[in-house]
Amino acid sequence: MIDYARVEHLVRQAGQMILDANITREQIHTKESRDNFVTDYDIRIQQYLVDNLRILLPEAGFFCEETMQDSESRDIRKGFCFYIDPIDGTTNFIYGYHFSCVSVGIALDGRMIAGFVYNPYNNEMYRAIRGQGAYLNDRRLWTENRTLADGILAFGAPADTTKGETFFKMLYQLYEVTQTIRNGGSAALDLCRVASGSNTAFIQTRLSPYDYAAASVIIEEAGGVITQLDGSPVSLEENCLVIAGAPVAYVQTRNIALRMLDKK
Ligand code: 2AM
Ligand code: CA
Repeated sequence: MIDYARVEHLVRQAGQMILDANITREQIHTKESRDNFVTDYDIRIQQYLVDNLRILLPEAGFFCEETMQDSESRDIRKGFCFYIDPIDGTTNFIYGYHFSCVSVGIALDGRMIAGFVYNPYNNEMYRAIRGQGAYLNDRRLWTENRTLADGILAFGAPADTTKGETFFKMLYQLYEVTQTIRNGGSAALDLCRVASGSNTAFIQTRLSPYDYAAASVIIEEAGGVITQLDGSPVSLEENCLVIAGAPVAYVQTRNIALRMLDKK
């Protein structure tokens, strides 16, 4: 039995580290693309989570955003695995947008069983344990089954600018049929806002498992849907395109994405 209260406490502590951060230029480093940053805080917070979660569940594997010094090559499809994004929305963090979160998901034998996504700036803790419902702080979440015309569609822009034209042509089609669009800059929080109903749907063409693992179980426990473009479950092993939504809005979004992106 996992001590979920302890996991939640650690995620809150990690969130406090985001609030306490005092970021300087020297602490910001770019990764492979112009919009992909890592700061010393990402690394520090991830290390804090790994060290403490390892004490809690020594047999668990880890799938983390930042490279781990002592990373192990373990089959993540077997046993417990933590999916950790220490700061999702790093660009927001750097520019003071106050829309970033700590995301920790737990999988067992290749299936997500729990997720915690915490935005420390407004003290919003999204959490779900498989079979026990999804919550935003103390409020039980249930995704109202709205259409795209009845709400906000959130998206994440491709990091690779060469993919931008195709993506934004697709987005234009979505924009025409939805009330309005938003790019939050934190996939995990935009996905949790699908669970809470603030977003009716979400799409991003290339995300990594640590971006969406925790949020995926929160969405499903709230009655929403999250898949890849072909309708299969989101991958817990490699990058994939992610579509999520209230059931009807999800189908509408996927149909437009299939029409505009699937060149097969
Ligand atoms: P990050 O802030 O942890 O880097 C922004 O559109 C969203 O996409 C954020 O959740 C961001 O996570 C994620 N993101 C940005 N670049 C990415 C990349 N190259 N691979 C996977 N996810 C990325
Ligand atoms: Ca991320």
